Amino acid sequence: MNNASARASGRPATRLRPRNALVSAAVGLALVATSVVVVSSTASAATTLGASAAERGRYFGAAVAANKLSDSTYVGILNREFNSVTPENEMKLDATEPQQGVFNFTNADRIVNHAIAQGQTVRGHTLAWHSQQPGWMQNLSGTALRSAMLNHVTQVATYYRGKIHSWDVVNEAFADGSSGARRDSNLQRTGNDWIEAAFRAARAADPGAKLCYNDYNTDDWSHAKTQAVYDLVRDFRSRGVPIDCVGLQSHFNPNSPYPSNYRTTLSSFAALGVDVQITELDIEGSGTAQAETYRRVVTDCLAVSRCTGITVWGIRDSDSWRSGGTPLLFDASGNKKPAYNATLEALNGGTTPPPTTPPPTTPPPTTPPPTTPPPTTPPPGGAGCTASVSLNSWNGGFVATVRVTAGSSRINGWAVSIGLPSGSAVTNSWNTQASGTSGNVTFRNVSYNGAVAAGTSTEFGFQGTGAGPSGTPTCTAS
Ligand code: 9MR
Repeated sequence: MNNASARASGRPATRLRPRNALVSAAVGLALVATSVVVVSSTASAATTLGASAAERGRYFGAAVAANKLSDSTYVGILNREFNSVTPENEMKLDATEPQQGVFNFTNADRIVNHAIAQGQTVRGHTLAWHSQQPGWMQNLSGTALRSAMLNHVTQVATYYRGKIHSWDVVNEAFADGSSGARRDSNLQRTGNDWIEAAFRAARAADPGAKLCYNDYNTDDWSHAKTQAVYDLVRDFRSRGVPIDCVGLQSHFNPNSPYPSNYRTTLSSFAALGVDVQITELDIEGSGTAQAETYRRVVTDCLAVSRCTGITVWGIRDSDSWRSGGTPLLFDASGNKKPAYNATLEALNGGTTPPPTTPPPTTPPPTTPPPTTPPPTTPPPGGAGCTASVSLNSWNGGFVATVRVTAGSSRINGWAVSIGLPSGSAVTNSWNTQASGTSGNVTFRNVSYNGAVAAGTSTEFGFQGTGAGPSGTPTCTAS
C-alpha cells in the first residue's frame, strides 16, 4: 500500500512496526484484492536504511573516511541513512600507533565523535592485522612482536572502552585458496595462538564490546577458507575463548560473486552461538542486476536472526576503494541508485526477489519450531525420513550438504548413514555428530536439529578428502 492507498483506507501513512505493517499489508490486499503485493507491502515502511534496519532489530552502517566529514553531500547522506559507522582506515594499526608506544587517535576520534553526536554506533576496525602495520611493527618478530601486538590491542580497546559496539579484533588471518591454512604473516609466526591472545586482551580491555573475527572470501559455504574460519570459531566457542561475532566482508564482484549458499553460511556461523555481521558489503555492477544482488544479501541477513547488521564499504560509488566497479548504493552525485531502492525495500520486508538466478542448490537449514508438542500417539508404522546429498567436489576433496526431510509425521531425531568410497575420509562436519570417518559413516542429529516437523527439512554438512559419496543415503528416524 502506498501513501495514496493508505489515505484511501482511512489510515494515516505513519511508520509502523513490522507486525502492523504485515496487518496493513493484509488489509491492503483484502481491500484491493487484485493489487500487486509489492505496492501493498511498502505502505508504512521506514524511509531510510538505518530506520528500516532498526525496525528489524538490526543496524545499517557505512565505512566512513575522516577526510570526507567536511563534504556536505557525503555527511548529509551519512546522517540521514546510517545508524552505524566503521572508520575505513583511521583505527588501523598504522594510524593509531605510528611509533611504538605513541598513539594517535585524532582522525578516529573525529569519526567516533561524529557518530556519537548522531546517535550512530561504531564498529572498530581493526586491532590486529598483517596489513597496514606501521613500519616499526613490520620489523618486529617473536615475543617482541607478540607483546607489541597485545599492548596495541589493550591500549586502543581501553581508549575506546564504552564507545565501540563491535571490534574487528583480528582481520584476515586465513589464507586464500583451498588450503584452509592460516595466512603466513609476522603475527602468525609468533605462534598459532596469536588470535586467541588478541581476543582475550580485547575482552579484558573492553568487556562491553562485541568481539568479532573478520575476513573476506568467507561468504561461500563450500570454500575451504569459510570452513577454516568456521572451525576457528567453533574451537573458540568450545574452549571459552571470548568471541561474539563473525564479520563477513562480502566484497562481491565477477571473480568473487554472491554465492547461492550465502544464507547457509550466515546460519551456520550463527548456529555456533555468535552474531554474524556483514561488515564491508559492496557489489560491483549496475542497474537491476546489482540491485537484485543487494536485495538477496539483505533478504538472507533478515532470514537469520543472528545476522544483526550490515555495513556497506563506503557511501557513494566515488568513495569506494573500487570506485571503478560502482559497487555502492549512491552514485557519485549522491543520488540513490536502484541498488538503494532494492536494499530499502528488502529491509522493509519487501517481496522475495524474482528468481533471476537458479534457486540455491543448498537451501538454508529449516529450524523446526521447538515448541510444537510431540504427537500423542506414535505414527502408524513409525516415523520416517529421507535424506539427499548435494556435493561440491574438487580435485582431492568435497563438501557434502545433506538434507533430512521428515515424512508425513514429525520426527524427534534422525541418523543418516552414508557410504564413502575407499580412500575418502570425513575431516570435518557441522550441525551433526558423526560416527566414524571412512567407509559407512553415520551422522546423527545434534540437540537443536533433531525435531523436524512433518514434511519439513533440516540440513547438516561435512567436508572430506578424496571423492565424495555417490550412493543413496539411508535415513532412520526416531
Ligand atoms: O577501503 C580501504 C582502503 O581505503 C585502503 O586503502 C585499504 C588498505 O588496505 O583498505 C581498505 O579497506 C579494507 C579493509 O580494511 C579490510 N578489508 C578489505 C578492505 C578493502 O581493501
